[in-house]
Amino acid sequence: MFADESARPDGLHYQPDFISAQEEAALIGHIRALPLAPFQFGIYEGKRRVVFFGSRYDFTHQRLEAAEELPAWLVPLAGRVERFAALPSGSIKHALCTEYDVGAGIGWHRDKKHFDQVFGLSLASACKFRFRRKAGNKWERFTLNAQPRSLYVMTGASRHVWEHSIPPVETPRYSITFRTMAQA
Ligand SMILES: O=C(O)CCC(=O)C(=O)O
Repeated sequence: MFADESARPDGLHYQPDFISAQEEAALIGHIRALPLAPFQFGIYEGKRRVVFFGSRYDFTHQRLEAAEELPAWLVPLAGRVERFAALPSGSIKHALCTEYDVGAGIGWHRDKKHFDQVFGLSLASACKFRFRRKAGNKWERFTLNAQPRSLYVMTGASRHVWEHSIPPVETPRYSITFRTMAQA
């Protein structure tokens, strides 16, 4: 699944078929029933539509704010991710559900310092999950083809040093991003 294994960012892991097709269909149904709203960053709005659980980063005030608790349908999945990553039960207190309609993507960024490990479940369609980091005056790049039902894990350099982005998708995609919290 990795284009060039030798270029893979440290700390990036990939698990195909983390969930079944039946589970995927149920999760998409749950996400579509959420009050999805365009992603807000300050005065700007992203094309992707999101709902946060547990906490949300407020770009206007540059701080983390409380959000609704994880819904009952997401809790067992968070537990499964915790067991997969050998994390203590209850480590995941934050989740983000995202809908990418055709033409929506996400620009280059690193996740906020308030979070630690990042877990991304891809639903409905594949995406090119791109990574880049500065190497002198060039960019070192890597692309993970994240298939539907797969889970990627970003820890270490892949999460703290490399930036990631998703180019506009050609087929609707959904994702669930779980994050652990950084130590205060
Ligand atoms: O949809 C995804 O898998 C990536 C989401 C992401 O990078 C983010 O919300 O910061």
